[in-house]
Amino acid sequence: MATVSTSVEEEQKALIIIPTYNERDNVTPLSETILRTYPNVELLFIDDNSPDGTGALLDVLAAREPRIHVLHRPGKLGLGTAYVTGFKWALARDYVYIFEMDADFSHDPKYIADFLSAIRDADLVLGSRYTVGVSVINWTLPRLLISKLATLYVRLITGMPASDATGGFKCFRRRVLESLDLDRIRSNGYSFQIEMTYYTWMAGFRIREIPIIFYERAGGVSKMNKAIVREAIWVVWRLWFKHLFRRKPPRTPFYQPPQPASR
Ligand SMILES: Nc1nc2c(ncn2[C@@H]2O[C@H](COP(=O)(O)OP(=O)(O)O)[C@@H](O)[C@H]2O)c(=O)[nH]1
Ligand SMILES: [Mg+2]
Repeated sequence: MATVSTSVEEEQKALIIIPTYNERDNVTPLSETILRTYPNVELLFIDDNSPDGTGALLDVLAAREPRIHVLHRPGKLGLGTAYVTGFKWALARDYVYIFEMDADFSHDPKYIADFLSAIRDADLVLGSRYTVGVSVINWTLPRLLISKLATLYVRLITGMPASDATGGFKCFRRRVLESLDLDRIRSNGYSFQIEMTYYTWMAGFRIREIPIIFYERAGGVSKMNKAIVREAIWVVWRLWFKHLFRRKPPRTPFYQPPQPASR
C-alpha cells in the first residue's frame, strides 16, 4: 500500500448525527459542504416527519450519495431521543468518532477539522461559545443571558468545569457512548447536552473544549422555549442528587488556552 504516511487515527471513520425538523433549505448545502471537505466523514440525519418535506428530500440525497444515511421517525419526538437513536445506530456500526451537529448552519462545518484534531487526545470535544468572551452572532440579550446563566448554574451545582455546558456541537469517541447507559438519558432540550457531558465527566473521561463562533439560524424557527429552560433547571438538581456522595473528578477547566510557543 502506498499510504504508509497516514496514521491509523486519520483513517478512523467519523459519523455526524444531524437531527432535522423543517430544515428543507439547509440539508442540501450542508451535506454538500461537509462531504466535499471531509472524505472520512459520513452523515446520519434523523428526521421527525418534518411537515416541510425535509425527510423526502433526505431520501433523495441518500439515494445519490452512500455517505448520507437517514432515519425517519413518525413525529416530533425531540432532540434528545433523536440523538440517542443516532448513537445506537452508530454503535451498531464501526464509527470511531460520533458528532452531534445542528442542521441550521449555526454550527459552521469548518470547525469539524478542529474537532477531529482535538479528539486525538480527548474522549469528548465540546464546541464552546464562551472560551474567550462571547462568540455568538445574532442572539437577543435574553437568549444570551439564559445560555450564560445555564452554564454558571451547572458549574455551581454540579462542579462541572465547562465554559459552555449547553452547546450542541460536540464529538464523542466511541468508547464514551459504549460506556454510558443511553436509555437512562431522559431529557430532550438544553439539559440533554448537560446530561451527556456530565455523565462523561463523572465517568472520568477526558473532555476538551475548542472555541467556535455560533451563528443564529438565518431562516426557520428555533426550538427554544420556556419548557426547555424549566427542564434544564430540574435536571441539574437531579444530577446533583444522584451523585451527592460520589467523588467528583478534578475541576480542571475543559478549555485550556493554547500555550504561547516558547522560543
Ligand atoms: N429530529 C428532530 N430534530 C429536531 C427537533 N427539534 C429540533 N430539531 C433539530 O435540532 C437542531 C437544533 O434545533 P434548533 O431549533 O435550531 O434549536 P436552537 O438552535 O437551540 O434554537 C436543528 O437541526 C433542528 O432541525 C426534534 O424534535 N426532532
Ligand atoms: Mg439552531
